[in-house]
Amino acid sequence: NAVIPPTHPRYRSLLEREKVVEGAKEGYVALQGLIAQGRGECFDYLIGEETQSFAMKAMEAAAAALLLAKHPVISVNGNVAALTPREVVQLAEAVPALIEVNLFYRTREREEKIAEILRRHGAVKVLGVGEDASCTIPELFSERRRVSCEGIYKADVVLVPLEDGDRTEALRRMGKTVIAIDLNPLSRTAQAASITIVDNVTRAMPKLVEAVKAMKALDRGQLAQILERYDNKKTLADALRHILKRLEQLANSLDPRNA
Ligand code: PTJ
Repeated sequence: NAVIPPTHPRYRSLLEREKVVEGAKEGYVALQGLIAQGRGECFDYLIGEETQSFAMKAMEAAAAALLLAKHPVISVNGNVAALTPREVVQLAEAVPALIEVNLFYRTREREEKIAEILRRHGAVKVLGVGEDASCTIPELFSERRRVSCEGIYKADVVLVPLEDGDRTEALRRMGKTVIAIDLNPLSRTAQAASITIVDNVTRAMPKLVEAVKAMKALDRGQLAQILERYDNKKTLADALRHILKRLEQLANSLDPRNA
């Protein structure tokens, strides 16, 4: 176990990396999840490791969609269980929404370990474990096609932090509203989701919990208006422009020819 001093300039990022590594050692984070985390870190550098306004806007729309939903479900994989188990449970309580374990690299052992982590953080009911995942998402060939009939299969709104593109597209084809949290605005998930929060799950999840709590005071008409005005293509364009502008500024500040 690496000891990271809190004074380290990259303390937060290193701590998160350790959590994912620990999860892999304990056998519930997929090895591919380590690669995913590294890819996320790279995009977090590019956006500036802070929640940006395009993510806040997407979060507001996401909170509205969750509060308006008839049957909202939060999908949890290995990385999410390692990084934000407490916030998953808090969000499920605040909405309220169901929690379902749904893995790309599915094994019974990982499902059970993840469900146990969520229960340890206060989850009363966790769907998607073992025989509970007996419904199938059409046209999907990964193990992620197996879902709970009471959960994702029936859901009208699904929150999928760190998702793969194929399933996002398949869920959209089933007519569901898909909310993704993905640091990469170019990923197929980010492009295919109804609402994409381009931010680190560790920053986005607590903010989403707060947004849901604050927006509970709004009536359905106001929530519907927020959702209607939201445009995901604009969010993705804003995220890319933010990276472009930031890199331009950084390059200019480094360039001796500008001195
Ligand atoms: O636990 P499993 O079996 O369901 O597997 C989970 C992973 C993440 C391994 C699986 O879904 C996968 O392979 O995902 P991808 O296709 O690598 O996509 C992960 C996406 O999440 C990438 O676009 C990353 O940029 C992004 N990402 C990684 N870490 C974070 C992140 N986005 C937000 N916050 C992060 N901490």
